[in-house]
Amino acid sequence: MANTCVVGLQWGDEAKGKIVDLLSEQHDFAVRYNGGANAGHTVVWGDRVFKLSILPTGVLHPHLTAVIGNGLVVYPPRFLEEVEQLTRAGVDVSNLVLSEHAHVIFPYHMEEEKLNEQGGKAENAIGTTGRGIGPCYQDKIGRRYGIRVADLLRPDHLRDRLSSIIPAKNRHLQSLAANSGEPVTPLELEAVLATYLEYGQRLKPFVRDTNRILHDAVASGKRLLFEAAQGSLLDVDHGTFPYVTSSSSLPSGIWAGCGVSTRKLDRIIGVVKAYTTRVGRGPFPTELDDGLDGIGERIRKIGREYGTVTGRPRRTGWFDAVAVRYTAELADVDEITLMLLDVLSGIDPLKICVAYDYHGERLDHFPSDSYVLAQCKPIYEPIAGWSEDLTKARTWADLPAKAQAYIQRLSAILNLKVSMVSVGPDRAQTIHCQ
Ligand code: 2SA
Ligand code: MG
Repeated sequence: MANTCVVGLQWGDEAKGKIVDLLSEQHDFAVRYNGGANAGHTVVWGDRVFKLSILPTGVLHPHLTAVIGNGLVVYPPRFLEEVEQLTRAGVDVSNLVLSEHAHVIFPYHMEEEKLNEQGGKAENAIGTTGRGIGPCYQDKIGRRYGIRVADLLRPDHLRDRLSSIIPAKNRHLQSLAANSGEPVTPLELEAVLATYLEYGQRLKPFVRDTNRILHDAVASGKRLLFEAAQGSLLDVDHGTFPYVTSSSSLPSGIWAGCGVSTRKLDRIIGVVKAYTTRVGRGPFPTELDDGLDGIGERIRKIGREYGTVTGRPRRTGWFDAVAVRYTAELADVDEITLMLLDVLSGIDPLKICVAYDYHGERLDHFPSDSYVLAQCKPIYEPIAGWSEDLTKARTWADLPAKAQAYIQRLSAILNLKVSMVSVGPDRAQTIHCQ
């Protein structure tokens, strides 16, 4: 199999990083096409743990060219920090390239998000990661204020652009601040300009025409691995709008987000957890909001369900097959990998959501409209749980019969093959299914 996409089919944090890491041997390029430093990808190699936000997970493998595509929004200090962290850890980053057309996050983006969200307390808060993602994409789509990486390498041009942008942003922030009653310090053109010109110089060694690089790679038969960030239910078009991120996290984002045609994909792997989590606001029908002694809290503790970027506790719940059927179809996946199965040990019975009850009407299809979804009640199919610890299982035969039955049932409901099962964060804790 040549070109592969690894995509999350829930609300993010499906442990895509582990699958990408496992597949790295079979590829030559690792490509990110959406999002920014709102992503949190964790890779565990024995006692070494790497947490990446903006860089592709594949950057850990020197044989891969790691690409940050034009579809990303990049906060330069965060990019440089991650590069430095890896360099300190002895990871060679000379294989990393950054698209000249990726958009740049400025302090006013983060300030705007802060004022809008008020720590997630604003009435219309989305529960964002606070990384300036939404406001930066807004400027890209609006076209008036967006600044791309290449602009940081052109001092006169950048001065020109910022001369009109900074006063406009200051006025905008003042008006938001007046509404929220919070003070804001106006940004100064010269200071922002100097800082970002310096970032430009530090980014320069990585900046490339990544479209060209990827087209040449495809033409010469190189194998590309696309790493989606966030999950399909957070996709700006097909997710649970407005409780979504501002990019296309589905594989459909690849074409726009790095210039490679999705016709070039050979394999699309949908990654799911054995249960569901969500961080941030928005409807979540199978949520287990059952208190500190409840199953929801147990899953959170055992699964270490806290945001990689923000440390926020993730909301937890049963596996929602209605939602995954929807995203699996949109993502056009060939197979799924089932992650964090070990976390469910000791919970009996387990439940799988197979349909929704919407005011007495049975829905078998996922209503991505948040207003409708918020009024859906899950219809569950109970299934026997198991008590054995799974973390030492390495083959299908090592799994207890009830764990095998759970996997088989999910596979049947979704009508998809489960190609891998993960029973722990380490590479070795992976079962390849026939
Ligand atoms: P944003 O910041 O504008 O993208 O937030 C919009 C919504 O998207 C959600 N979102 C995420 N959900 C799960 N995981 C994400 N990455 C981090 C992680 C999150 C963290 O890996 O744990 O550390 O909190 C991620 N990024 C964005 C977000 O919660 C909003 O619902
Ligand atoms: Mg994550």
